[in-house]
Amino acid sequence: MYELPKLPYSYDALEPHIDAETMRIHHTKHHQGYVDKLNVALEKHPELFKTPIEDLLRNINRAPEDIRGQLINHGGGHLNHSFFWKVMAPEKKDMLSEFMDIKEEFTKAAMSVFGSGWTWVVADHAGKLSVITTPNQESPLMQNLKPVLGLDVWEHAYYLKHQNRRADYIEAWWNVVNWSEVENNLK
Ligand code: MN3
Repeated sequence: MYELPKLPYSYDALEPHIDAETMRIHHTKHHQGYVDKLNVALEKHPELFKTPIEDLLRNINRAPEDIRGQLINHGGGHLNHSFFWKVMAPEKKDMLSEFMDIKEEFTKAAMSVFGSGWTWVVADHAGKLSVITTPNQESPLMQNLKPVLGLDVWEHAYYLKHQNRRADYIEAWWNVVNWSEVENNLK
């Protein structure tokens, strides 16, 4: 069974950039919801609990059809959020030099997501970096791309503090990017 991972910091650790109430609801309600619904889906095919969710998403076309949509939504939701918590940190760190150019493109892409989704910096098999967006909870792994940095641009990630002002949320979020974790992801 999948479980909600602990946050690597307290709910108020990212204040004032990301507020404690948003973090608490995002983690204990939204992420927990994905975990619970992923478990419910997998109970229909319990043998799949043995396969890491990463592998199920990489080979999503081979997953049982009756739970494929749930694996994409709830498996992706669980994986994306687990990744998201780790690419943020309370301690301000210097941006990696290769991200100076990417920042503007990433911000534009995050602003362009229509409805709910994510913006990513991903690496392909050759290690080439690019910026992509995915709708809803789709994981870059479904395109055989490895996430290096990711931003949740669902309204639940910012509406309490910023209401409709997504640009303010994105700008605030750059202050809490965990560049040492991003560097690990690059390697
Ligand atoms: Mn979210």
